[in-house]
Amino acid sequence: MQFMDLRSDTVTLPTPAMREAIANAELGDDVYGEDPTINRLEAMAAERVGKESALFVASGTMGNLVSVLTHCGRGEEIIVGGHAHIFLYEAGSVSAVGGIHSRQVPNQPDATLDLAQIEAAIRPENDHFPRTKLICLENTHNRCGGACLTLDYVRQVRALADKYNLKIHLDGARVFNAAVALGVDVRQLTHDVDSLSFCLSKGLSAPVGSLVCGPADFIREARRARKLLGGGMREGGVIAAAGVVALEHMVDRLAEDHVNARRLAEGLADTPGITLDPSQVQTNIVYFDLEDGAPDAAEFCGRIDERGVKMGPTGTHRIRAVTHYGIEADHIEQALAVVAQVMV
Ligand code: TLP
Repeated sequence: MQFMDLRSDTVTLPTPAMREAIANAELGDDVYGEDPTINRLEAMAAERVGKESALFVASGTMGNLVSVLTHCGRGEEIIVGGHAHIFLYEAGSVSAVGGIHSRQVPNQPDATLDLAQIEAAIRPENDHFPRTKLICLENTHNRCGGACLTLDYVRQVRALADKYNLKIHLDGARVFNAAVALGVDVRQLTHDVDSLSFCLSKGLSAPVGSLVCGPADFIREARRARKLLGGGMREGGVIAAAGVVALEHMVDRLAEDHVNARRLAEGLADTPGITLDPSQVQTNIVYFDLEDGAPDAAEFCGRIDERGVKMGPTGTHRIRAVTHYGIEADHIEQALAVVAQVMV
């Protein structure tokens, strides 16, 4: 039995090729714009997602905050999903740091925000109201089970944003998972947004880092916001080197994580006491519910942990499992056997 950690794809360790690239990285001071490895990573990232420019930041949280701070000023408002990572999991940073107001629109189970509800949330000009500036989307959507927003949907949000002169930011922490799952070039998913952030340290397995991508003038301002947050990383090429390897070699293999997640979901759905619809699993994230009479989520996670399998409770009866680099098909069968033991 091998120990396996399915709590998140953030637990991925760097590959041997990443460790080698880290050891040999060419370095310079990035606050002077002189780290060749960061410059290379930023150029690769921008090209990869079809934007003019990119900025290396410490984390997905910093990428989203830098982006929102660059789009909005104090007292302005973002429209964001009620299940969005920006709203739920980033320590309220857009308001705590930026003085930016957030307006939640419910996420539909497929991760979309209903267009009519977005439109109804846009503020008319009036001294009483904050000014709406930005619509935030998330693809894939973490709390909506790794669901992918489609090209067509993002295009419709673009049309709405243009009608009201608003910008769109995409939390694309896992946007490469979406591109692989939908079988499209990632540029098609990013074409209609003004800015996006994506993470190197999740399914792409790099140890640290995210990229903010967008137009050149936006990224120039975003550099300032990154500095304000203390995110100028000097010889950060030591970590960016792993990001270069991630973009070159770790994108296509995400398909394996999706196959493993689907198999895990099917096995869990066949386990008495567990509720889950495997057809909803599109990428590498699996949520499931424990039925009445089964252990609660904390107890379930404790019991499987004692047997070498980690998953994360996300509610009293709800659990998340995430597949990633280092988790193979046979791990999934072992995890299912452990789940079956604790559910008897
Ligand atoms: N999500 C983490 C936790 O914070 C929940 C995880 O384990 O999935 N956007 C999305 C959609 C994310 O899922 C995450 C991380 C982030 C942004 C933030 O990235 P980091 O952790 O690098 O700040």
